[in-house]
Amino acid sequence: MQKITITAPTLNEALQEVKRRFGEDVVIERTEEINNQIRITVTLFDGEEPILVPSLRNTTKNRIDNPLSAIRLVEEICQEHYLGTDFKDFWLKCLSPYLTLTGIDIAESLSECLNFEPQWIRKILSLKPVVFLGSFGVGKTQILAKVAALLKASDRAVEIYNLDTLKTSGQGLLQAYAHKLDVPYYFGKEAWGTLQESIKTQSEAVKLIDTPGVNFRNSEDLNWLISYAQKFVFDPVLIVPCDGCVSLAPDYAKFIKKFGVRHIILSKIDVAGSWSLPIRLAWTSEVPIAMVNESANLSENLQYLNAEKLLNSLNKTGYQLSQIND
Ligand SMILES: Nc1nc2c(ncn2[C@@H]2O[C@H](COP(=O)(O)OP(=O)(O)OP(=O)(O)O)[C@@H](O)[C@H]2O)c(=O)[nH]1
Ligand SMILES: [Mg+2]
Repeated sequence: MQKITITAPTLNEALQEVKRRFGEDVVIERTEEINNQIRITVTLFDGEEPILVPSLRNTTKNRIDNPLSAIRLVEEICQEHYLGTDFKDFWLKCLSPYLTLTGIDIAESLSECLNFEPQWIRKILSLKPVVFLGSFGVGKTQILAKVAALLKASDRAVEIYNLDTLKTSGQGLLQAYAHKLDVPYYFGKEAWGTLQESIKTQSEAVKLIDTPGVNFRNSEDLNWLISYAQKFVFDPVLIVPCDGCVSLAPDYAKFIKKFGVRHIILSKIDVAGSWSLPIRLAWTSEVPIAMVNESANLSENLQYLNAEKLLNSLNKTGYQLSQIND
C-alpha cells in the first residue's frame, strides 16, 4: 500500500489529476484545504495486499451450455430460496443477453440484479467512522472485531468505540478482542468524547463503532445517530443475517433509508437455509452487499462475495455448473 498526495487549486482539478495519474482504481483517503489549495491523499494498492481479496480477474467462471438449462437453474434457485416471482422475472430478463452460443454466464446476469462490493474493507476511510448497525444478535460485534483485525493486518491504525452500553453481560468480547489486537478501545460516554476529538483532528485511524441491537419496528433507540450525523459524516453498515425472515424485508428497507445505510454486510451464512432476506433486500434497496466471515469463526480468512460465489452458494441442489477457466 502506498500513500501519495496531490495538490491543486480546486477540488475538481485535484480529482482530475488523480484520475489522470492513477485511473479509477484508487482510494481517496482524505481531502484537505491547505493554504488555499486542495490536497488529496490517495492510497494505491498493489495486486497482493495483506487484506487479501483475491483477484476477481482470474477466478473460474460458472458456465452452462444449454439456454434451457440455464433458465431452469435460475427458476429453481428462485424457488428454492423463496426469492419471489418479481425477482425471478427480473433475473431472467438480465439473463437473456447472456444466453449466447459461446457460453452462458449466469453469474454475470446475477451481478446485474445485485450490487456487490468485495473490496469494501479496503475502501473504508479514516474520515468516516463506520457504524455497525443491526438487529439483536446478528453478528455486529463479531464482524466489527474481524474488520479491525483485517485492517490491523494491513497496517492501518484502528480505534474501536463501543456504544453498546445496554448489554447486561458487560463489554465482553469486543473489549477482550481490542486488547488482543492492541487497538485503542473506548466505551460509553468516554467513547463519545474521544470519537468527536478523533474526527475533529482528522486522525488517520479508522474508527469502528459498535452499537446495541435495534428493534426495526421501533428504531427510535438509534435517534442519537441521526442527530449526530448532522454534525459528522458516518458510514453506516447494516448487518443482515442470511437466516433472517424475509417478512422483515420491508422493515429492513425502511431502516436502510432512514439511516442512509451504505453497505449490507451478510452474516450467519453457515446457518442459512434460504437466502431470501438478504437477496430481496439488496435487490429492492440497491445497496451493495459484502461479507467478511462465513461463520462465527473469527480466525477464518476474509471471505469476499461476488456474483459467482453467491451463485455457487445458491446452487446447492440444482445443476452441476461446469467450471471453465477463463
Ligand atoms: N453460526 C454463526 N454464528 C454467528 C455468526 N456470527 C456471529 N455468530 C454468533 O452469534 C452470536 C451473536 O454474535 P454477536 O457478534 O455478539 O452479535 P451482535 O449483533 O453484536 O449481538 P448484540 O450486540 O447482542 O445485538 C454469538 O454467539 C456469535 O458467536 C455466524 O456467521 N455464524
Ligand atoms: Mg454486539
